[in-house]
Amino acid sequence: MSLKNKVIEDSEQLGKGWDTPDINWYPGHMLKAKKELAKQLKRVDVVLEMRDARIPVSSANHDFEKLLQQKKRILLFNKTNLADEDTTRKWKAYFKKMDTPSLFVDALNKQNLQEILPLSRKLMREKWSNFRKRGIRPPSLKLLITGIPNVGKSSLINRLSRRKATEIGPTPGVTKHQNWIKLGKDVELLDTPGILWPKIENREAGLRLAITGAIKDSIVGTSLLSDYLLGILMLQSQEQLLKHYHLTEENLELLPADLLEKIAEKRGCLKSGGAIDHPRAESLVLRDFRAGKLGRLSFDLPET
Ligand SMILES: Nc1nc2c(ncn2[C@@H]2O[C@H](COP(=O)(O)OP(=O)(O)OP(=O)(O)O)[C@@H](O)[C@H]2O)c(=O)[nH]1
Ligand SMILES: [Mg+2]
Repeated sequence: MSLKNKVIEDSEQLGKGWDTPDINWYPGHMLKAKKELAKQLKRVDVVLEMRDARIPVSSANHDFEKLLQQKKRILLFNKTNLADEDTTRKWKAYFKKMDTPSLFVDALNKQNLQEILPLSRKLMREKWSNFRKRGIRPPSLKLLITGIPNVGKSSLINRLSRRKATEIGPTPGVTKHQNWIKLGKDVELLDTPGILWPKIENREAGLRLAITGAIKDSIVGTSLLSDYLLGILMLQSQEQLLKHYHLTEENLELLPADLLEKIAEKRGCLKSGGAIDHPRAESLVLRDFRAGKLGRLSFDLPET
């Protein structure tokens, strides 16, 4: 087994057996959003289901499977520039084998965004050709974007419409209501609030969703999140971690909680008396990771 695979296997074990609390975040607005989504579905041609490229499986909302079964659907894996390139290549091959059309995109850097509309139109080709045969002019293309919170749905819409058509923000739960946005003269896209599912059974998936920003930090707590994250970074992103915080290789032998204290000292996350300010240091590590400063990392790995 190669070292890389060994490391990945070790990190796969990380969340197992952890004494994690139940990770559930299903506020009232999500239930409402799910009902509203169901109502709109019959009006839309294609559903763009956005997931996070770092967790292509953990970010899938199985609660929607039944709802979306009959719809034409494109899987958009966003934030590809934050995911490990080698793992993404494997995921691309995996999803290519499946029936569902998929694209790995990056809304911030506009990667692959130009392929979304042609692919959506391609899915409608047969239906629209039947319309034309009957002398009916095809209506405008109606798309709906759905997915977990904070994954970049509204950012994508702003990129496609080339304006600030809808609110975006770094925390989950920014979009609270549905919002139709016109993209040119014959395409409309419905922005929807991010939705999770009532009970996140898989704790590992829950941690991954929280680390990547889909669940509010306060639900899991920054202490557990930074502990889990540092544990993975110490195995999989050593170089970037050491470089970013000016650490030494010996520091990698510390426990994640002790490494956090080292980082806190280096970065001056201290209380007025000089004691470590743990919450500040934990938030710093999470923020740096989410901004891509600690290297590209994928949490979900395809079976090989
Ligand atoms: N690195 C990176 N960040 C992104 C990308 N797309 C969006 N973001 C960032 O992710 C955060 C969330 O973006 P939004 O567009 O508000 O996400 P959303 O899915 O609409 O979130 P909700 O409305 O809360 O469901 C923002 O800080 C964006 O700048 C991407 O492709 N790469
Ligand atoms: Mg939004």
